[in-house]
Amino acid sequence: MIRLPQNGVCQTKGLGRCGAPFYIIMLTLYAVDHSLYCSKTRLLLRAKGLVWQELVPPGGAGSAQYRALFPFGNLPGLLHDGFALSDSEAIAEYLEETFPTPAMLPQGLQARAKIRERSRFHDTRLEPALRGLFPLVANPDAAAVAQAMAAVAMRLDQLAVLVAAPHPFDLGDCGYPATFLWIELLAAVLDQNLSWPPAVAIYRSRLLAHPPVAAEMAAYLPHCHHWIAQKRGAIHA
Ligand SMILES: N[C@@H](CCC(=O)N[C@@H](CS)C(=O)NCC(=O)O)C(=O)O
Repeated sequence: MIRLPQNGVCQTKGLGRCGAPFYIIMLTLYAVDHSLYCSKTRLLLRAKGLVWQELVPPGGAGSAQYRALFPFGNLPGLLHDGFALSDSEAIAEYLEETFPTPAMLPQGLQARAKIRERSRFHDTRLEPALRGLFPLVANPDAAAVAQAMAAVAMRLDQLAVLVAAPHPFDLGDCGYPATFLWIELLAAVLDQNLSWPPAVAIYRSRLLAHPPVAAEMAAYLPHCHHWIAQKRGAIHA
């Protein structure tokens, strides 16, 4: 699958023999459709207006073939002109430095540090709490569901402090849209009444108003539904 630029910016562009524009695709994203961290990286590529091709890992994420490129076998994996990099945070920082426009980190040292703090809060606090809910979709044990939902709610309360003040879309935002979507979908599937802290609800609406976020969420939602239906036995893989 090849994604063309949203805003006309691409890495390399030229004119073919008939004057038609052509793009040289230098970025390959190894991803699977339902992966939350792949959505995070895809959102950054969209926000930067980059062109990329997207491939599923050859033989699956853990395969020897994929591990020859990405030794840990994890997703997403980025290939840029033969340079292979995994981990969504490492990829984000690399893309920011390689393609600095539009800038997704501000100038000030402390302002940048706060954005990284928000980004890592997603990867090391909120998402791991959400991760506790995924296995419960197929086996919804009531006590385990309540405990996992309480862990998510506790992290959302903490996040409210980090997102209380409005800010322009930045590097630290990219993980949140997909995670919020999963929290909403899994709370519904598991019959949980989750009350979102007001600051987080406002933050989420601000994110969704940003066109790259809206585009990524529209493309991502059907894959989430498909994953849930599979786990619930409604679809046989
Ligand atoms: N902290 C990592 C987490 C990535 C992650 O958990 N990826 C999952 C897919 S969403 C994965 O690769 N799972 C298979 C594995 O770890 O072997 C990142 O930011 O990239």
